[in-house]
Amino acid sequence: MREINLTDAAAFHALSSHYAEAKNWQMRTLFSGQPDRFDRFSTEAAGLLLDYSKNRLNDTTMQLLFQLARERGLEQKRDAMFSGERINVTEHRSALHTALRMPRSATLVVDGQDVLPEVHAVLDHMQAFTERVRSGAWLGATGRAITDIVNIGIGGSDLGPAMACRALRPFTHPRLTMHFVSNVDGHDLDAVLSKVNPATTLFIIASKTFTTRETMMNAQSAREWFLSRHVAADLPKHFVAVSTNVEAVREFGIDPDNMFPFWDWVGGRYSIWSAIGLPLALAIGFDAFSEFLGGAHAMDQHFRTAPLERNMPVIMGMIGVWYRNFFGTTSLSIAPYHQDLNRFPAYLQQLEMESNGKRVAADGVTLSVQTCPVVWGDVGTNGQHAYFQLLHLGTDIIPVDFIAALKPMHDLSGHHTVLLANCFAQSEAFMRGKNTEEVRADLRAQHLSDKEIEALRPHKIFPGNRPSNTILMDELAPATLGALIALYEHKVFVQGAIWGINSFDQWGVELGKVLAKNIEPELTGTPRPDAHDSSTNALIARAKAALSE
Ligand code: G6Q
Repeated sequence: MREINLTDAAAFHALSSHYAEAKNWQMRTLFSGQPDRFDRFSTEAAGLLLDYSKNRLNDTTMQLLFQLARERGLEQKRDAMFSGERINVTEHRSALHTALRMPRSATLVVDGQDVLPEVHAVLDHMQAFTERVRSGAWLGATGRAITDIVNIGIGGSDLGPAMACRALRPFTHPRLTMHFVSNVDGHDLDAVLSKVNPATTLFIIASKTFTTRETMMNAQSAREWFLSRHVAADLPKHFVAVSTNVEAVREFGIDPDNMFPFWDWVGGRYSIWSAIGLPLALAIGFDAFSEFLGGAHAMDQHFRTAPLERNMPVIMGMIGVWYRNFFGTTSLSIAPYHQDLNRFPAYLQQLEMESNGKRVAADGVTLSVQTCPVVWGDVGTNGQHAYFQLLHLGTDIIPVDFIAALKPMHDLSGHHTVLLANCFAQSEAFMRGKNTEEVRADLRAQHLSDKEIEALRPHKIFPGNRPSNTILMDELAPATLGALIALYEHKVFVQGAIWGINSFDQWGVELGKVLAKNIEPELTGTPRPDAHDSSTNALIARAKAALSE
């Protein structure tokens, strides 16, 4: 049965009327009128605290947003995902990344079969392998232990492990250096190969399909590089694969015993929890990897069982809907105040934009509302010295997610206090702004003339009333990172459910995989001017000339 349009939902109408009033609220006034605002609008789960009090909302807003979630069948849709229903309707698949972090004692029967034994068999294989590599028992061609691990993969087979290995850098085995090659641009692979020794390097070829052009080309080049220094019989000691495609892995020359499988019900951008997480397990060890899965599982349990009113992913998702569909915001900025989360904004870009960057509903009907905003960002404090100007004083309202850990993983004195002070000061400044009187008082204190004060005043007023969430954790450790990623996964799910989207396909990515294949032969062979426009033809001609010089 077709879902009713989002805009026809009773709660959507109620929210539209409510917005007419809410758009004029000032958060300063909301805070002064409600001393317990933080207590009312904050929640904790799985080691994370979400403070959502610095948003343009009150109790009625939240009640209406929860009502909308119920009207859109969020709870039923959530239960359908967890129970393995084929909610990815265009690919006829379940979306069961949550099964990957379920404990061994659990059962999850899908199509008459419990998927948990298979999941844990692969985890056991990963554990045995990671322990051999980390202990030094796994030896390379010349009998030496592995020192460098190169993951070759792209998109979902790169962003998760690259982000998580970076985030958990302080937990990395001291002998191991992690490298990630994703781009088909040879500069990427070249930069890594120039640093590593083939005798002590392990390549992980990570590709769900094992057909992705970029990954296959990088893998072949890495193989050739290795074979120019060692013999083919040494390959199995230096190449392992993570894939769903056993045949292609075997054909590449990788021993199927050194292949770590996963399943078609694991989407690329949701695959860090599967064998795609092998680089992370190698870096931090299997016990810590299990804690990472445990943190995500704790967030799953919270999402499944907590009432909507205290449910962190639901709250974050619905606040995002409030801004996107009523305030008309177009982007969301991610501001981790943690250097080791510097790849997190890029990771979320894929998670959010590939999942919900869609203009048709799951049933194929064109949507009448805006969907996923542009997600972008960089670590604080760096962003403050660059684009925060626009966030404070630009013409657009851009909600910000601040993310910080209360304790650092280093011993340098003073740094963490300054970091946290900046994080909290920014969210306060976005909320409060700086009004005319405050600007005047400031400038008077600097002994400026009235004329100078009036000339400078408009430039120095901060409108404020700019929304943000703050997510705090005790420290950035395997369990909290797992919970943080799962929080965003479920937030994306919530928004997809409200908009009526299938968040688990990615046809926009598939097109790119096909198109380049048409042009590639023209760059080395005969151009086909009839096949393209004048711009594309001219670009091909330029490149062809340069490549043949
Ligand atoms: C993720 C996407 C996409 C995919 C890559 C790599 O959800 O499907 O980013 O992960 O295109 O695909 P392979 O793992 O098949 O090489």
